[in-house]
Amino acid sequence: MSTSTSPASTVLSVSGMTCRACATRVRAAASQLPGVHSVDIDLASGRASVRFEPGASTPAAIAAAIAGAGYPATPVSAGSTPSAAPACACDCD
Ligand SMILES: [Cu+2]
Repeated sequence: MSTSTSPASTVLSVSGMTCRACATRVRAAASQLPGVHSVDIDLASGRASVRFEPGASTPAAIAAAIAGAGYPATPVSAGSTPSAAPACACDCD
């Protein structure tokens, strides 16, 4: 196990992630990717902050995995805001 490569991080805007069940699904989807170190979910802003190993994964791949779980996700740069408050995408409501 080498720790010589420092993780990169990316912030994703995740649509439809409005409750803790959603957050759990998004976290699980991102966590299963190779090279992903940690996933921090911010429900209030609909964001997922992902730390990952550069070269093992990419922001686009992480976004695709989260989208595959039912939550369309796009990498965002600081300053952009989610366009709307979507309905919850899981069965919690
Ligand atoms: Cu939900």
